[in-house]
Amino acid sequence: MTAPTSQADDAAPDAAGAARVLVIIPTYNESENLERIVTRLHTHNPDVHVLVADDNSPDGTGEIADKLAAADARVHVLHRKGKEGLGAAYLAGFRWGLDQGYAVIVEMDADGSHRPEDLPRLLAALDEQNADLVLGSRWVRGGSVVNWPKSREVLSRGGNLYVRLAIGMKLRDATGGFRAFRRATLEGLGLGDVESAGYCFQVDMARRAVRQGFKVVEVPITFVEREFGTSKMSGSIVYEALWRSTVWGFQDRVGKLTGRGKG
Ligand SMILES: Nc1nc2c(ncn2[C@@H]2O[C@H](COP(=O)(O)OP(=O)(O)O)[C@@H](O)[C@H]2O)c(=O)[nH]1
Ligand SMILES: [Mg+2]
Repeated sequence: MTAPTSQADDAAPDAAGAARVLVIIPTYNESENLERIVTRLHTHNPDVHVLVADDNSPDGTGEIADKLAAADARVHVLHRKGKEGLGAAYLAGFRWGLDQGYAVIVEMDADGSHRPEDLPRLLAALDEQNADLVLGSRWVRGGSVVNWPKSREVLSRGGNLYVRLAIGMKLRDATGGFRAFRRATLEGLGLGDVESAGYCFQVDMARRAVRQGFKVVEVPITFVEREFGTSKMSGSIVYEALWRSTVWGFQDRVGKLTGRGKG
């Protein structure tokens, strides 16, 4: 994993202040979406802070983030030097959020697919179900997808089925990216040796949490396909997810056979 090369430009000590919850929004070319999603997030969750983790988007998303941060003390920006993938952006964001003292750190996409209106239910599940990690889940009862092309639905369902079979994890939606972590959970995951760069980062985090014995709870969400901008999903992202899941599956099985697996 590469170290973050940039600092949050307003990284005063304890940006958290009285705020408990930090929502990290990773961005790459989300200029049409960023202001919309931050406004909507704060309409429904006025007390949360936001960290935009931008990979030096050529479309000016980083400047929009700076403008939002200048106007609202709840908004912070992490400028990264270039496109290094979702996983790397989140790892840098997690580190920043932990350093600043937030109690809960949330992952959420910039494109409106993760509805800020659903966040209170995710946060409530942390307390009510005594969870260490809450996953917004499209594939549990009550979850759904709206306007997703059939090809993406097949990829997501197929990917999750493969993850269940290869890794033996019981989760229905291990690839989703709308999640709430307690800080103790993030501290216990061993983030220092995470290598997943693309979307399989999400599987990696879920697998680590389950293996460490953390309580992982799935809460149904409605996932709405973006209206603006384009998806960053690519063949190489799918390929990385496939090969890493396969390797993890083998490692876990060999670990079990030799008694070295954690379960
Ligand atoms: N910082 C950063 N954000 C990314 C990267 N790839 C994707 N994202 C963000 O991750 C979120 C999900 O990406 P998206 O393209 O919507 O994926 P999809 O929903 O699976 O089609 C969005 O907020 C993207 O801007 C990346 O390499 N770096
Ligand atoms: Mg999306």
